[in-house]
Amino acid sequence: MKNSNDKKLIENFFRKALSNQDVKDFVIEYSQPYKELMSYYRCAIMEVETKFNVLNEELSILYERNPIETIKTRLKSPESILEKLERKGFSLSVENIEKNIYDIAGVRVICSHPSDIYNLSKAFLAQDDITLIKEKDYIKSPKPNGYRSLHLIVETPIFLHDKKKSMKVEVQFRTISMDWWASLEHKIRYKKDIVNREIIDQEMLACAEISADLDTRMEQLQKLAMQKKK
Ligand code: 0O2
Repeated sequence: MKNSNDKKLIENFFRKALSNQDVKDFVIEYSQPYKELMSYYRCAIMEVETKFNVLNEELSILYERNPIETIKTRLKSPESILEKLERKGFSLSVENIEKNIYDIAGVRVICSHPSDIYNLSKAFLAQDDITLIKEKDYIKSPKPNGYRSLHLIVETPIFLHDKKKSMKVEVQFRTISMDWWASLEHKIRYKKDIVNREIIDQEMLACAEISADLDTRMEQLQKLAMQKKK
């Protein structure tokens, strides 16, 4: 943690540097490729989100209900990109970001039931412009803390005015209860130096198991409700 004197020195250094035109030009020139890359990721998010909206529309007729509750999207923050590059031992460059970080573009698909997750992911991966790069099934094999979700890293094309470009997108599939647990877990454990860690970890795991059990029971109720009258 820097003290206020250090912060003032750093601030003054940057202010002075940025008042120089050569430095300004340098910053503008080097930030342009980053801006372009982030814009391509935003386009990839739009492509993937549309694919799920289309699937939801079609399957809502077939299933007589919407398999998708909500779709959330996010572009990884610059701080988070920097932290991940450092953690993985890569220096800061636009090339390294594109080549080595797979979750800059994130699409989270919140489904009603676990089976919806597998049906949707299968239909999505069957599309001929989607290439699967990596799959982590934390539903079949939950993380030790109880986290459940199906993660896919895929490549999708984006169509620009003069070229087609392949972009990586991370798609996370969760049920409502998986998402509810993960959101609260993220908030509760946000502070790294929390007290009572052991009891919190135990309770968190217990809640994840109750939540998985509720998913199974709700899915059974859905099946019962769909049975046709004799
Ligand atoms: P944010 O804010 O969502 O970006 P890898 O990319 O394979 O080298 P990584 O990134 O650990 O390794 O991949 P993994 O395990 O697939 O997890 C990535 C994302 O899944 C996280 O993103 C979270 O969104 C979510 N996630 C994974 N484990 C947990 C967990 O235990 N609890 C919660 N709440 N979420 C989890 P980021 O980058 O951490 O954050």
